[in-house]
Amino acid sequence: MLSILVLHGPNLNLLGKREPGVYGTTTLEDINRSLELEAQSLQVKVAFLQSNHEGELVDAIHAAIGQHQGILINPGAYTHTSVAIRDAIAAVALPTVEVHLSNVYRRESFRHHSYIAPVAVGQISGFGAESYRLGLRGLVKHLEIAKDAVKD
Ligand code: CA2
Repeated sequence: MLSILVLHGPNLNLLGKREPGVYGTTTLEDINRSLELEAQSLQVKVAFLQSNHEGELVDAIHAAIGQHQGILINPGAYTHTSVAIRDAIAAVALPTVEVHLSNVYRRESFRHHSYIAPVAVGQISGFGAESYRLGLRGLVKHLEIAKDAVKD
């Protein structure tokens, strides 16, 4: 069975607890629960990690080799700063989908650039918690198509 590593970057542990006007009232636990349900219906496994530390996210990406077939990541603010996370994703060469709760292109210009997007299969931004579910579906579809292409 395909296994997907779900990574949540810095401050996302505060979801639903702080700034509900910007990020809504849904908690990270709610998001993980909804991904768990979506994963069941897609017949894949999901594993979750939230970290406020760049190096810990890099370590988790490295450790995904041989354990997971794809990565779903909301890199949080590291989206706009982290060459290290981008290099880790490129190095492990696991298909990765980048997701954002907010539409980063409607926000400050410093959020318009992503270091992760060029090494991702795709990016979903602006649908709140639904961005994660859409991202998981897109990633699993991508992996299934890639698997079928190997068989042909
Ligand atoms: O829209 C997204 O998902 C972001 O990745 C969220 C990041 C932000 O830096 C990115 O530009 C876009 C920030 C996550 C902060 O989460 C909080 C949640 C509740 C209260 C405060 C922060």
